[in-house]
Amino acid sequence: MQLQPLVTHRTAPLTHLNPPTMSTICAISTPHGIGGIAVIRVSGPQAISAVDSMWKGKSLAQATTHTAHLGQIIRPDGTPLDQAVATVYRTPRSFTGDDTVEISVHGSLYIQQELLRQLIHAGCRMAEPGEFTRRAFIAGHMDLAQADAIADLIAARSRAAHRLAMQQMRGAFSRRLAQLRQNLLTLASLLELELDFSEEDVEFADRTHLSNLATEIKTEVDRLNSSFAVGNAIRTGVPVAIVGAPNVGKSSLLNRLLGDDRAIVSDIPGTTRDTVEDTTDIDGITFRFIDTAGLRSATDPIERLGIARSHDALRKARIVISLAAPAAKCDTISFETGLDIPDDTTVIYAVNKTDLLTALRREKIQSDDSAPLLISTRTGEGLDALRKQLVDASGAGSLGDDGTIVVTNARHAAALTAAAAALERFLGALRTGLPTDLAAQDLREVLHHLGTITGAVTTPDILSTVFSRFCIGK
Ligand SMILES: Nc1nc2c(ncn2[C@@H]2O[C@H](COP(=O)(O)OP(=O)(O)OP(=O)(O)O)[C@@H](O)[C@H]2O)c(=O)[nH]1
Ligand SMILES: [Mg+2]
Repeated sequence: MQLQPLVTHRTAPLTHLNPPTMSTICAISTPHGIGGIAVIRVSGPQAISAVDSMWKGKSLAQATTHTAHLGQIIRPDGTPLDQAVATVYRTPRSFTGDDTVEISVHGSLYIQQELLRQLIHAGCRMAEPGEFTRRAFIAGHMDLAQADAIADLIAARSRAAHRLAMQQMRGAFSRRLAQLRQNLLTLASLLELELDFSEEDVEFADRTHLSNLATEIKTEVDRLNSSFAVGNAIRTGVPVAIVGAPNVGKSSLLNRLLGDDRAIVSDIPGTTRDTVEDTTDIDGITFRFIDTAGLRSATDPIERLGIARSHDALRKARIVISLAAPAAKCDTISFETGLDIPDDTTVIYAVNKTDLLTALRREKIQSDDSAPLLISTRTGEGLDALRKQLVDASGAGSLGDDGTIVVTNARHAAALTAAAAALERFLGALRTGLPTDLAAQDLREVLHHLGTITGAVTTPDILSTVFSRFCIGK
């Protein structure tokens, strides 16, 4: 018995995924609204002739690739619509792989709409979200992981998110996956040999060797998968919950960190009822701070609901700031204990209202080995040190600098989880001596799941998941 062909890395364009007669698409690629200039992108076999039909200036049909031309867009009645610059990219040396013209016009909504109308009249159709990038993928200009990275790059709001998206767009993740697939194919070929001679009941492949190879691959798949927690936090903002007893200054701290009076502050304990959250960047990393209701045994049903939400926020946070403050009449300071904090969450202990501390008490706290951070939202003491601890705890400061691959995309993480489960089954099959063809089936599944990340395995569903994230015009 032969192994089913194990999915091979794609080298040829996936032209069968495009409609048989490929249309020419157009869209506004700049944000909706009025701007200095707007860019309208036209791509497909008729792109150049469609723009040429309304172009006054040097004929674009004669233009060489990667050249920009100044001219006028002429309306059907012969009057000029706008002065414009048309940049011509010829197939196959364009983003989509097809002839493409990018028209820069003045950013009036009227001009943009009129130009689109004229292009549609000339035979183009409106592009769907992500259709330009989809065509680039189909032309073999990038794989799916790189297409995902383009969407991430467009959405990047911080230096860290930008760095991870750039790393992925340049193909670092794709190369690592290609390596993993290569190792898997080595494994598969060993099994394949055995399946060829299955009638003779011989074992060519040493089980320990197979198991070691598979374990190595699984370790790497698991490492990539576990990096998603940080990768996702960087993309959406590292969640930081501020918790503590009522009145210790949690909302004051939130406001200080955000530089905005976001939450209500008062000296009445139990002021914050619901969680309040917002994001801000510190050192190029986006943090999502969550102010919570003060923890105490409350009788008020609404306050109790708020406190339940505080516990939820705790569980979802990557970093917890456990805040305490000196009691009003004595110097005792106590942190909340018995909180249900997940193991991989970093807890930063901080004492607020240090402006109220006696010198003696301050000295005593600082002499402690596990001395908490001393801060005052009133005087600003310790807030820079707190920001530094937050950056360190985020794990994002130098992430990716040493070439470590960080997974940022939920689709990739799901595929890695499925691949890890199939690898686990494969290892189990080796251990229990299941027939080679069953073990080979698990291996095929691993290759399938890893293949969906880069698009070596593609289905219309996968494509629509990836490209529906894009805006029209990209
Ligand atoms: N002296 C001093 N007072 C502070 C400081 N930070 C906050 N406060 C005061 O402490 C009181 C409580 O502050 P909040 O920020 O509302 O406290 P909270 O922890 O959010 O309280 P709850 O929402 O009730 O749980 C307010 O009167 C603040 O002005 C500080 O650093 N020094
Ligand atoms: Mg509060």
